[in-house]
Amino acid sequence: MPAEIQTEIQEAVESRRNFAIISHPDAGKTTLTEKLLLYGGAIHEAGAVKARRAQRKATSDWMEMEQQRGISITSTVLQFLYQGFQINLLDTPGHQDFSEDTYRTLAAADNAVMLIDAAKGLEPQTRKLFQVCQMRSLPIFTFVNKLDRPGREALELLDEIEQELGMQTYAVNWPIGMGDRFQGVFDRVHRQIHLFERRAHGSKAAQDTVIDLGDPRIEEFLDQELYYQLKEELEILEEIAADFDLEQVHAGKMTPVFFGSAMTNFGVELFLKSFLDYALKPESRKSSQGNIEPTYPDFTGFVFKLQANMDPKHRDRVAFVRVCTGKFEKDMTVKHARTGKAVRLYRPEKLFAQGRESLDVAYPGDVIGLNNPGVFAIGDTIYNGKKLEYEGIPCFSPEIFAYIKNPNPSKFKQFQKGITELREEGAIQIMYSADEFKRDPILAAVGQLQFEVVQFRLRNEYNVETTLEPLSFSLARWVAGGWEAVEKAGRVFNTMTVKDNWGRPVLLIRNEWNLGQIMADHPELKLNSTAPVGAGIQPD
Ligand SMILES: Nc1nc2c(ncn2[C@@H]2O[C@H](COP(=O)(O)OP(=O)(O)OP(=O)(O)O)[C@@H](O)[C@H]2O)c(=O)[nH]1
Ligand SMILES: [Mg+2]
Repeated sequence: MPAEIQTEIQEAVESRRNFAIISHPDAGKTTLTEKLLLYGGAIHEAGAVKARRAQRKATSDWMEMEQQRGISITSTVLQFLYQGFQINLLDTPGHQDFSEDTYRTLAAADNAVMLIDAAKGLEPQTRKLFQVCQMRSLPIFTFVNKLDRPGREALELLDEIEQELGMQTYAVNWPIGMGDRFQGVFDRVHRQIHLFERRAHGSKAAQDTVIDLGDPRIEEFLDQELYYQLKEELEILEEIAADFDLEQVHAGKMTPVFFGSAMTNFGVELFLKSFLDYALKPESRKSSQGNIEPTYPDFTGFVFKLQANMDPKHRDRVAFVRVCTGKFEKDMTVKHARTGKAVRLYRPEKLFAQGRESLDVAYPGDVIGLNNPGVFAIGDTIYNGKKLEYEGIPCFSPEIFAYIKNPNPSKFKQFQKGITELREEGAIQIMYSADEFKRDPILAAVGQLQFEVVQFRLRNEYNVETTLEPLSFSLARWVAGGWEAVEKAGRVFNTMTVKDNWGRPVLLIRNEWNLGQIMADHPELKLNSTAPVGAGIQPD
């Protein structure tokens, strides 16, 4: 490879940062995302998550149902430039019914930003997602949000993170008051106070007033009691808190903590700047050929998400690809690892929530959108040069099941198309009975909201009304050894045998008690609670 291209890739890697925002629902991920875009200059006026009519809506909640309900349903990719850095931001849904989507998105991230609502502290979904980040050894940055409202003591919140998540904390800034008395934050690195302006309006960038710690005007600006409290707390921090250690941060063992209020923009830019100082740049990844560095000369990447109908006018299907190595160029032809076929990547797009522009080149760390004419599946690797495959993305074990029916025969085609596309997208798992006479698709979901999304989208995007017929199963188990093993076992009572997305046998089982019975009656059956990956190498 020519030396210039090698240098070009190297430089691109140095200036790229990629992160996913995670948390329990409602901590403010989409709001923070919106404000980061505002500071990044990518938008000029921030929208609100739950906008009233005629008001601007949040950029990353573009789906109709998201806007109606004010929650995120699907993760969104946004790219923007800030101070010479090319940032790829991934906003994820917090609701546990959509955690599979969040999980897939984390596979494409190099860093995670964990949001905590100052009044609530750690919440169940945040804990779960934290564990996924740890499994992937992602560095975790903590943003304690909603300081404009009464919340818990900052020291107590740090203690909770340390005790419960087993991670050291390093407070990069420190809050001065909270709720009605919130006055700003102290930047411990630059030893400056950033003053909060209550009148600041959330849709425009906030004015940042900064004073040095030694400035005699402090008394004038800050409530005296809060000033003394700050001094006292800073002393405590110096005494008990660990020193900042970037290596520990990169290993996911120490989390830099920031305080702020996304809704009022406060602390957002401060956070963004420090994040860029400390975040991990694109790293090496596990593959069938061992660890592959981002500076590996050939282009490689993997599909982590599919989305149909992002542009309702064009009824398109987009594959989200994380570029891992080399240089991506428009119209290049690559190999598709699962099928061995050559695929031409025309019309690649730079992603910005629903909006997209065409793109000519991309580098490691970038997430790009490719037109997907049904070729790609989640977990697929595409590559140039020597064959390699990245780790696949396992799907979750579904817990609720229902037949979905289309009562209107004239809508047969739309129904089939909708089901196929939503299945490929992984919006839900679709299974079919092994009994050829039962043709209705079975929806298999982690949570009830996924059913609602599927029905809503079939109505909205494919113009089909559907009905559901719930099935009384609560467990899915993949049978090791495939159809042969199923046949050998003969009839298994109280179960239903179905085919998954990849045509593999799955047993639907009523409950844990039944599962115990089955295992006792059929010791030869090996049942797995997660499916082997359909594309990519099996992760450990
Ligand atoms: N007071 C206050 N409210 C906030 C702040 N940040 C966000 N909110 C509000 O909290 C609610 C939830 O915000 P979102 O940004 O949708 O939260 P989310 O984490 O994206 O939620 P999901 O995507 O559904 O998991 C909205 O009503 C926001 O206006 C803040 O700093 N202060
Ligand atoms: Mg959201």
